[in-house]
Amino acid sequence: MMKKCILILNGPNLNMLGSREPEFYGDQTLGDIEKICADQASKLGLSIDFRNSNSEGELVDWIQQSKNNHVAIILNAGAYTHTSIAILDALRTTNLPIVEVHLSNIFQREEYRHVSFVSQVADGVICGFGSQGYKLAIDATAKLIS
Ligand code: CA2
Repeated sequence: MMKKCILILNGPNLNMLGSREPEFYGDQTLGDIEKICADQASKLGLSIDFRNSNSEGELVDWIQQSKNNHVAIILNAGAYTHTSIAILDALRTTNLPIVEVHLSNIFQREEYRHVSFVSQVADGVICGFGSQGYKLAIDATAKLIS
């Protein structure tokens, strides 16, 4: 039987992880985080489809397509979290569970990062735990789909 697959989406600039700003985002690369997610999902009998895009439209396309192929969405929309009504609208089109993740604690940072459009439709939000937050998000997602 095919394992249930979680779509894990990463927004703009997250491809730069590990190269700059370790005080906010840690020193792991996005590839390292993908491995953390794959290992944790596998422990729970799940699989992952891990993607990254700097393009808002591509993220919207992937969210629209998710309801046919995935059982849940884990989303770190990067800076689009704070600006994108397009991503919010796309998330509203899916009935899948949604877990929002941020590496940094966005509430300890600039005021413009305190607002999240994604949170309006997320089942829950994990922020401030660095790459560990993705592992926590997989655990939370497994609970949501069980
Ligand atoms: O804390 C998070 O995960 C964020 O979603 C990261 C976004 C930021 O705009 C959000 O407010 C919070 C930024 C990701 C940028 O990542 C970089 C990593 C290394 C070097 C430069 C940027």
